[in-house]
Amino acid sequence: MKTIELVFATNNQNKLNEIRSILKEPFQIITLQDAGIDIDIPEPHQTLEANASEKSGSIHQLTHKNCFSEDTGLEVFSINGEPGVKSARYAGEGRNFQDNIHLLLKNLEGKSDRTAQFRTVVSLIWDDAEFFFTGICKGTIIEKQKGTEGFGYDSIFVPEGSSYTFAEMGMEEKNKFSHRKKAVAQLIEFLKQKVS
Ligand code: ITT
Repeated sequence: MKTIELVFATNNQNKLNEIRSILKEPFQIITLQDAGIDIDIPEPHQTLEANASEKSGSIHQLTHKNCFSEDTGLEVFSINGEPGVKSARYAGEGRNFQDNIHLLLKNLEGKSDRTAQFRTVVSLIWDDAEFFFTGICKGTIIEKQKGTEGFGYDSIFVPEGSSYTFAEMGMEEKNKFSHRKKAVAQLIEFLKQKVS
């Protein structure tokens, strides 16, 4: 099958590493750096869908190439789905991850329901049309951080079906459960049909 080139509209190196471990041949990922783009893409909206769309749309305008982005949120049910769309900046604009985790653990003190989900929404722009794919991973927020792998909220999230946090898993193991993997698996199926 011929190579399928896609620009991945992200400034998050951890996401890029995970996506590279999922999207293998015949896909070829072009990073913003490869494309010579150095902008902080705005995420001004109230939904993951709208933010994902903003990211892929703004990069498509600049590159005119097929491209995709994703927006991910950690949704904790007992606190009305927070941090949700605010996941990157939960504790403020500084995007400091320890602060985000501490605030979340504080907000969950005394709550008996600690169930949560990661939700990833991918926006793909293919031949100038937009398509969405969603991946969900359900799990639980534990009380103390465990593990040093991964990024973001990985050290406090135990996915259903495991007794380890994402931060105690290698990337391949995380991919067996992950929201991102599930969303991107749908994108892969979709594109394989388009190009076959
Ligand atoms: P973009 O450039 O792709 O927008 P971002 O870091 O701003 O990168 P998001 O708004 O989608 O990305 O992500 C919200 C935050 O949620 C992100 O900064 C992570 O720290 C956290 N997050 C996303 N995916 C995660 C995962 O798989 N495990 C743990 N935390 C995750």
